[in-house]
Amino acid sequence: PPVIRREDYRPAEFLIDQADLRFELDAGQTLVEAELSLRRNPAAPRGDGDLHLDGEQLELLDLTLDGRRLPPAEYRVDEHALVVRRVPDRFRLRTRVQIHPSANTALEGLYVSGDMLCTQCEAEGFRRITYFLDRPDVMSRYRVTLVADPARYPVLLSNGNPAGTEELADGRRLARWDDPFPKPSYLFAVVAGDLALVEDRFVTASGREIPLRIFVEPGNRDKCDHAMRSLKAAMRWDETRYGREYDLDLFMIVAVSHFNMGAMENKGLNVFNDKFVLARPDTATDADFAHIEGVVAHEYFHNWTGNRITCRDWFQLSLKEGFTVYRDQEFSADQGSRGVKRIEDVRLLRSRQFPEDAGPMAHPVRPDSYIEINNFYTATVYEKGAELVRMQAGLLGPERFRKGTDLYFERFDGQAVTTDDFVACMEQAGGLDLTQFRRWYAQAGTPVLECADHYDADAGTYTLEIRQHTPATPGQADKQPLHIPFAVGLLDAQGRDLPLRLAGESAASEPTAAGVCTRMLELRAPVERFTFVGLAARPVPSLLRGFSAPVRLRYPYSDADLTFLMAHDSDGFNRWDAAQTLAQRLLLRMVEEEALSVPDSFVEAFRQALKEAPVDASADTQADPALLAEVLTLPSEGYLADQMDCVDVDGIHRARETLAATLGALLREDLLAVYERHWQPGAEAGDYDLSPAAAGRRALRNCVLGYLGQAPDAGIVALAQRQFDTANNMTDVIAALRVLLEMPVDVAGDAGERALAAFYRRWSQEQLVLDKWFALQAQSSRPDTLARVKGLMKHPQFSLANPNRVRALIGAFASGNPLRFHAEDGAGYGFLADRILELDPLNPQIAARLLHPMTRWRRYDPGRQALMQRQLERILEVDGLSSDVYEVVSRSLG
Ligand code: DPP
Ligand code: ZN
Repeated sequence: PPVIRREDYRPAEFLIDQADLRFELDAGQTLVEAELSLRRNPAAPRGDGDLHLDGEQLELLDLTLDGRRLPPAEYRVDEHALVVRRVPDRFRLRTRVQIHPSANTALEGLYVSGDMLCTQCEAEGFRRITYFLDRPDVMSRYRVTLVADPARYPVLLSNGNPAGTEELADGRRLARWDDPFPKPSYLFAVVAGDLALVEDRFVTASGREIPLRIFVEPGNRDKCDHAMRSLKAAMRWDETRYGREYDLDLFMIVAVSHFNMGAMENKGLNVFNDKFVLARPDTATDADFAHIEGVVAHEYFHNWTGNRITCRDWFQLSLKEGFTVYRDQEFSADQGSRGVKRIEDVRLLRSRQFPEDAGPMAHPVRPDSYIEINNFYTATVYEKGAELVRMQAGLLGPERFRKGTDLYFERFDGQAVTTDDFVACMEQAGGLDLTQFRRWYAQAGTPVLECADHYDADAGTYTLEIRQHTPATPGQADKQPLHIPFAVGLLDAQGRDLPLRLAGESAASEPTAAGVCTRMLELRAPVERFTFVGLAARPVPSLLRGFSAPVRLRYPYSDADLTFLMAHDSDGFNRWDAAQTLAQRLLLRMVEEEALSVPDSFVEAFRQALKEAPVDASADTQADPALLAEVLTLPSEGYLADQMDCVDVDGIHRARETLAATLGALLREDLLAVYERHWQPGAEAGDYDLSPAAAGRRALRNCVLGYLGQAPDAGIVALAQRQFDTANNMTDVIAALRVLLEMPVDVAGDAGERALAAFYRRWSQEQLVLDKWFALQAQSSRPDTLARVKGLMKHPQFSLANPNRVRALIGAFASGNPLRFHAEDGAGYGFLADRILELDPLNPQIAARLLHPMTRWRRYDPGRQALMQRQLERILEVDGLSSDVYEVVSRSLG
């Protein structure tokens, strides 16, 4: 398959000002009639005079140009295109095509989900609906007519504003939609079905009343409250924080059960994977609720960052995704605990993006080439892209950043632009030079910062020396130094922030009323030195506060320094990070030395942290339980693996279990005390509390239960059983079930299996809950897990056609269970390769995503390397592989 390169970008030769589409909808076959107003693009050089339209899997029935039916000599159709010869400078082209939604298993274009019809057009799905210039820099006004049988499809939706319905003489229903805003084809959407409606309204800043409609499958109406609440909060937030008001007369969300991605920001008609809409306390966990809030906001925010201003080409994907992720992160931070949100975001970045940046799939935030754009909806484009926007916001400060975004919206509204255009606005509004900063968009790989320091007691000076380097990545051997914002504080012996004065400055900056004194240093050269003066004693440095840049930090902290920072740092993020580093060090030492003893000092640090747990479960004024839960959570197996040159799968698992079991046994009384203090089934049974504070208390209690479960006895089994039996919410039920399932049979008997069976009986009709039931089993550390996963593939409720179910079973096993997936005999690899080959002809996007755990094969021992390599080669040999899977496999082997 051909490689697409950024440097080959050329403006489209033709533009489509207006697109009038008429759909005769039916699951078996749908007729699409398109009338396009085309004209030559004055900004593009003249080509061969032919018009090339994208189109795939379309059956062309009819073709007319300015009312004249074209004879076969005047056009040509192949697998990917319709070419019309010698077209005029301005003309109307009418096509009629037939498509087959029920045969569409790739879930791109128009397809069937349950009993409804829906579309997914990003990135290049529109070409499976009609012949078009399917590229984001061609923005058109759409008028859409939908015709269908009202018995099957009473609700007919498309983008924009409703423009009337009719009952036709033949009994069919017709609905018209008109979208006044020009948009690229990837934002087009159609939905048809027998859908239940939940409606609310929002009054915009300028006083326009907007109906808000959420459409779901019948039976799910009682699970939309949280999504609706989140939507209204997001609409208000975008007005206050960015001055962005909603623009159409109506906003709609449709939840569908079969969806490749999380959700899609189609103009005025967002289509969602239902897992990011549907929630009730008894069916969804606190994490699910938080994800819904974030994704609803994310898609809504796209209305300005993505839709009103879109991407010139797909290499600019991070223009909309990086910025919109940054916006949804900040929104969520404002809804709950800012500190906890930052920790979660960095955890995700480190566990997903850092490994990507260090592996064969590494690519810049603005990639230079791709074979299949669907493979570039990555943690790098999304999460690292968001960090780049965050750094710019940090360099500018809140006021100038707002000026920069105002300028961006004003300058580029209605256009398709580049990441560079965005940076130019920040540069202009901020009055600073971001030339060097732009390298962040072009250069792949995670920079490493090596810090050293020197205290001169006589002079009272403290010097920090920071060296940066970025490791080579595929296709980019030499890296240039980056412009890195590096936030620093210095602590005195009591743990207080010191005033900061750099050599040459006349006065020191003083700590704020809250005792915080942070200085944003800017690194540009490969080696930078900063000397602080006026220091009576050697300070303890708190480096990279708030994770001010997406880098790996190296500084030779002693364990005592880390324990000290964990207890005192005024920066909440760095308190957590100190605890993580301490745990990570200990765990890696345990792996390397195969020594499985835990030093007292570590146990004491945890005991101390537990002692500071809030005494009264209802008092939010004390230490934040959610933050404490984060501090007490050990680094994941995946994160630890990323720290090792050669991943020791079994060693990591053993070390983590041993540490957790040791803490569970030695701190049993402290853990039980925290657990019982936060266990109030009475209070929660009546009025379930979704507030961040209540969710934080559940997080802490369930974290503590996890430790207790690692050192179980009959009392702990009973505790988990009580929680499973009496909890009124999914967060507590799942946490208890997980603990019961992981306890050894000689202590817990068949309690885990019984609970699992009870869970299935209760929830067998709730698909999203059932996904949890599949995933829990796939993630089990029990030795028979692979056999179990294979058995579950034959379960009547398993289906390869549903991406959520595939991710819940196969994805959870391959990506969420390193111990069993990487079994030494290679059985996990063979299993995954079989599934990928089975899925690829059906749904290449999902198949390519499942591959990811095998792409980092070079990081394992020679035995596992050979086994993974063999499976990858086996896949590559198959004829007719999709471009999605081909690209990931060939890059991994390359
Ligand atoms: N553009 C979509 C998003 O919001 C793609 N899934 O991320
Ligand atoms: Zn997005």
